[in-house]
Amino acid sequence: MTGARPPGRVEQHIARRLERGAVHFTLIDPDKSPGEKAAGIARGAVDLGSDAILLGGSTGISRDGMGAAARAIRGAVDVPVIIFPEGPGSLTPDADAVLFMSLLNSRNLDLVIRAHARAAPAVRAMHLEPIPLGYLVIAPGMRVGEVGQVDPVPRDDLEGASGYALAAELLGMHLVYLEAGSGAPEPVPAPMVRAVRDALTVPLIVGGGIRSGADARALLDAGAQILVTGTVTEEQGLGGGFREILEEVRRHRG
Ligand code: 1GP
Repeated sequence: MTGARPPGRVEQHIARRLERGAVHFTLIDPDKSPGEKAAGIARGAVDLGSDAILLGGSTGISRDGMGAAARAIRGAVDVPVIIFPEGPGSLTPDADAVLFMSLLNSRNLDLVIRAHARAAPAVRAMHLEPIPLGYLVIAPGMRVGEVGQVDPVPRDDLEGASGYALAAELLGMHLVYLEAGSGAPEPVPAPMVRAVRDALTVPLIVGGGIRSGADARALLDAGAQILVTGTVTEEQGLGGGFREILEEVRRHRG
């Protein structure tokens, strides 16, 4: 069979970074940190070793806000700016790529595939690199669990999580993302990360509730390859927990 899409430039960047070990994405919400403020966070994060900037977060982010933040960040750092979409309205041609993600355990078919059908022509027209990704919400799920009308995977259901993750890989998705929900009191449990990692050959992203070096260490030791953090920077800036997390990420590099 021919026609499989080769990885784009952003995926190649991620693959190169994964070759040296743990990878970190900094999530910035352009509503809370617009334009130059977003650029300042991105600069500090990249200086500490973060590998890409995810733009997204709250509901109702305007295309203009996304565009302004993406342009400011791209002017400030030389890592990719990737849209973490909350819907087709958050697409902007000023970013490098978009997580083209299916919310695997949503009861709402819009979030599994229908919104994608509506957004796909815009992704193509904007020349945004789509990164096909399976997104799985683990309890408690927080706001994305509610807005996403999710049946969250229970924290002790290792088999359930592994099944979803492997199904995503077999469907051709290039990455799998385990999400405890932004601001979750605890990250995804390490035993679940271990079980999912063992089931997959594609890279595993873990996010939600990572606030300290100890959190990061437990997840990386369990096999997470890419960590995403957002809240820790919003609450504490680039010091404290964020610095510790990046130290841990750098320790897990060759
Ligand atoms: C949310 O996984 C990300 O989608 C990041 O979560 O805000 O808890 O770091 P936090």
